[in-house]
Amino acid sequence: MRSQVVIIGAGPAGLMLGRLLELAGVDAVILERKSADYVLGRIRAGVLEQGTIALMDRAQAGQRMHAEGLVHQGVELSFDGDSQRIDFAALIDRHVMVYGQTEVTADLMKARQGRTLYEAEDVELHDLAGKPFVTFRQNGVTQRIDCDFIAGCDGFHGVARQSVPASALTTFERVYPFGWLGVLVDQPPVADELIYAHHERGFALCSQRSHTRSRYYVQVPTDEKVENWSDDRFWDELRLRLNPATAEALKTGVSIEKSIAPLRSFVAEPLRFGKLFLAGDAAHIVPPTGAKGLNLAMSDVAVLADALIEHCVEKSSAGIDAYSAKVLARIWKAERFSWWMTSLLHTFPDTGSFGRRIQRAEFDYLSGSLAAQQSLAENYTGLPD
Ligand code: FAS
Ligand code: PHB
Repeated sequence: MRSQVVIIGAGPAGLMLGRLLELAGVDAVILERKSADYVLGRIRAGVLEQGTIALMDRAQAGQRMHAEGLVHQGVELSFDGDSQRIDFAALIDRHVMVYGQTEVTADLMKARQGRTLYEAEDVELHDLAGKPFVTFRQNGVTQRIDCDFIAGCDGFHGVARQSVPASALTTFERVYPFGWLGVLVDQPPVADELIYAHHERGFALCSQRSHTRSRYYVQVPTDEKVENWSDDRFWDELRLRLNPATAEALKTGVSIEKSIAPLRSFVAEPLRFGKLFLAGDAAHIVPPTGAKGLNLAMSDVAVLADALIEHCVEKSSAGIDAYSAKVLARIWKAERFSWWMTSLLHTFPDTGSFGRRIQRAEFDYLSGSLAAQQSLAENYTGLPD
């Protein structure tokens, strides 16, 4: 088998890259180790930046998103019971859209015309500096695909980044001393917009998927086990962390999904090794506090798609040569914002009394400064590429 590009991973990054390439006439095969149903079963991100909305339209996969997605003009930050709305529309005339990653993935799967090989096991990358090829096993048969380029869109635990010699990569990491326990419930959201809440007991987030389905999170210790959390325990803890009026308005129910995600910041540099390019969670991880993970993956592959199309169609290497430096500049700004939101809103074991006063002062400054609110708004709705 031969293809111009082999994409490892059929998550949102791999599917979006494959779609953009095929629309430009560039042949790309996607290798995914799980089944399509398994990929769709993951409950992850929920907020799309305007850049991601535009990319779904460019991929001709945005119809259901516009029909079912919820446009949000702002978010609320709550700090020990005090609240501050960040009005994106009034501050910078921008917005976000609430539309689950599961739906984005399903829409991209439906739009895809090219070959996506699911349950492709034991993927291996070969001759990255020369004439690259990929081997894998499907239905017990080992196969080989020769290609011009490989895109590693296989997430944090994927094979692509691990195929780069350690001496050729520099990694930067911060692991946070807590995780997020998330619950999905078929109840109307407690508020029209998202609520990010700081409380001395820990962070909480009130999010949503539609007018009838809500997503909630509470900060938990890293060693917490989801089986220790009954629905009642979760709802009681969430109420304790919200201001009284919001707690009172909360509509609870039986969870349809409950899981704990660890929080880390991670970046690998550079994001190109010979004919291999890394994009999405294969290249970086952000704590979900800034709603950047999915959106950063999408902005990576928008740049990578243009670079690969330029090379395959116009025979120019300018884009692929500039890829790593270009996306890393934006990645680090998203890392900074995600770290800042996480530092402001979570309780840390070593914060201490001085650190808690600094967090409070940060919130008070934000509440009193339009400039600070504009800064948060432009980062949250998505910095320019
Ligand atoms: P993905 O991890 O989504 O996709 C990688 C794909 O590659 C997977 O389908 C995997 O099966 C496949 N793969 C892996 N190894 C392979 C191999 N060796 N061979 C073939 N295929 C292989 N972001 C937010 O913005 N908000 C959130 O609330 C949020 N919550 C999250 C919760 C969890 C538990 C996790 C893990 C992430 C969360 N994220 C969140 C971040 C998440 O949305 C990612 O940013 C997004 O999935 C990135 O997409 P991809 O880069 O495509 O990686
Ligand atoms: C979600 O709805 O899953 C979500 C929303 C915003 C975040 C993180 C997660 O910052």
